[in-house]
Amino acid sequence: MLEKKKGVDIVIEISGITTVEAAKKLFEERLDTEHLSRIGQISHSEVLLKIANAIAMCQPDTVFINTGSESDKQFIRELAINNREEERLPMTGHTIHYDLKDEQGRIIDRTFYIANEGETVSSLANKMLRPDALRDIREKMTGIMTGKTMMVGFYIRGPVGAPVSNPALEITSSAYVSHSAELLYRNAYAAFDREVERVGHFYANIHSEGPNRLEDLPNARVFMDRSFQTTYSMFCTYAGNTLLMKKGNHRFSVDKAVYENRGKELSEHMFITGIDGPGGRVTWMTGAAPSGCGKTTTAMAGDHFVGDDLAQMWISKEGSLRSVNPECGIFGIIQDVNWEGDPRLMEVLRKSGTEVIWSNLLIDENGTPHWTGNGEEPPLKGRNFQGEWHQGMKDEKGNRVPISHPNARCTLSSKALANYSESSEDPNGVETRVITYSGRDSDTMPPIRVAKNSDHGVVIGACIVSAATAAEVGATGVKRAPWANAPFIPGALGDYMDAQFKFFGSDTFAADKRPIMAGLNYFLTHEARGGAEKALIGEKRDVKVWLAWLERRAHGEVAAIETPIGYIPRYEDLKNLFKKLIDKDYPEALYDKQFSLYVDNIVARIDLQKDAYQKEPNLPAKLFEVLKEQRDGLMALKANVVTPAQIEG
Ligand code: SPV
Ligand code: MN
Repeated sequence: MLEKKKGVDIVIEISGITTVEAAKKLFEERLDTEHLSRIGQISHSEVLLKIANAIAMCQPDTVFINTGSESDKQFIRELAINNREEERLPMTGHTIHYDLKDEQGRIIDRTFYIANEGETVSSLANKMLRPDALRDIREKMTGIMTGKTMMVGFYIRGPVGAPVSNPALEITSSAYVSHSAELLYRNAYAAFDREVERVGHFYANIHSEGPNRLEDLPNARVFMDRSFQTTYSMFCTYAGNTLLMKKGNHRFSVDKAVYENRGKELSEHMFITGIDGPGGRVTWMTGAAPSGCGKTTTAMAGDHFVGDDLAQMWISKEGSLRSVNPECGIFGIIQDVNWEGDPRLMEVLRKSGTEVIWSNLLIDENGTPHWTGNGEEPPLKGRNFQGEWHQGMKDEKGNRVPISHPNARCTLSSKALANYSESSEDPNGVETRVITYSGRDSDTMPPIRVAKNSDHGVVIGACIVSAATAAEVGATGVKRAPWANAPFIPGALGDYMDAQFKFFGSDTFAADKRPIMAGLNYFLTHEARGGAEKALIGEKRDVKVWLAWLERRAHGEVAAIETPIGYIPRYEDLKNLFKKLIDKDYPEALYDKQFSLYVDNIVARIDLQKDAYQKEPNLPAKLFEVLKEQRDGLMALKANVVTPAQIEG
């Protein structure tokens, strides 16, 4: 169990401001007239206390209360340039930001949940007991903003008025973090008090980059206080470690779904996108995939873009599944984004006028950004995530330095996208009919399979895998990535899994509104299907066809072949969709390659999952029942490779 408001609220313990009067007194001492009047618009006492204590702890020279107005946004943009956190590029609205070269991804080793005595924390994560975290934060954050401006932003994660939206404060001395927050989240300064009253809580995030030096990185920390829904981040700049409204607060929302609203709400690492179906209908889908497995590409392949990273879901009174995006922008991986696979994104990135913060890629002498896999001619030299770069350059270990960091990103508002959907702002969310789960699976699962029922669907999510990194090669070369959400599940995995079964199995769904749940896999290789090459069998543009088939299936308009691991498409239906949607010939031999069941591989995969999950305490028995049912069904096929035609009989 998770107990909220248990123990001391660390920032309050450090600064000792416990009354609204004392908070107001501090504001009068520290804020100029303009900003004093701005904070005067906020009346919620806990919000005021959090801000006052953060000021007292961090001791900034100046406090900037960000109302989200155009002139405030401009102030933040300019501060980022003046602080040298960003540099302007020739393309209007574009800037480049570099994180310190050893901090261009999430620093998992220095990330901790603050826990109370006896609290269970995910077996994948680090925890620190409250008194130790208090000591560490006091030591590292006291006075950390001396000489700096503290920006205080008031946001809402989700549309104002949505039942699952969560108000959040972002308090930072980094203008880059604040600038990113303005692009990625809805500024809700005017509605903040009301929204905090409505939902009964708010998240808070306190960050400072400090002196922003390589030598401070060992001291960098990311803390998440689950009891007080407050994050602390210091001596780092990468947005995944500092803009904790993103994954820090996502974790609090996972807690909320699992421990407060079990069976009624979910907080997922999923895109949200709408597909145009026959007769002018739009069918909404959400899908999970681990970082770097095509989540943004899939979201962009939809006709109506809502989000590419996070989804908050609930079941409406009418019995439909609703989804909203807590964000309103993209912090997308840029590697392999190119004209062929991501034309809509390229359109925005290569055209002047859109506000874009690039990070950790190469800028050539003309000020043009370049990255690995962009399909364009690479420059001979420039400046990149490690400093000056030239073609053929090697690092200390003798490895070639790529143009861009594999986690280099672009930050932009969703509104800039040609397929941006106005439904993104609907407080009722979008009615979601399809849920997908995918990962980098080079040799086992077919491109699509639809779960027989919600329990099987939950198990598809539980069994996501992604290719192992060089350092993590296991027996089968894959890494398990439950729901692609495991890094963000603060509590026990068994509790989260139980919440999944309860939500998708809920009897509050109307019979005709229950979503279909599907496994998606874009990463099958020729090698795994009898060919010689490691190249992928599919192309990025095929995504449109897979999504369209799921769209038809959700409305019961295409039949399917029942297999032990779910329903797979029939050849004729796919052939027609390939022709109609992307004008591509789809030979039956290719279909057989993609959709034949490679029974030995699948059984090995099931066993891998079973063995790993057996080590996890208190898992719902349903997981093992579903895996056994699938395994028995596969064994009954009595062959290693079974074509769809053979299964149909
Ligand atoms: C991811 O890695 O899944 C991201 C970026 O979306 S981060 O903010 O680092 O989580
Ligand atoms: Mn993500």
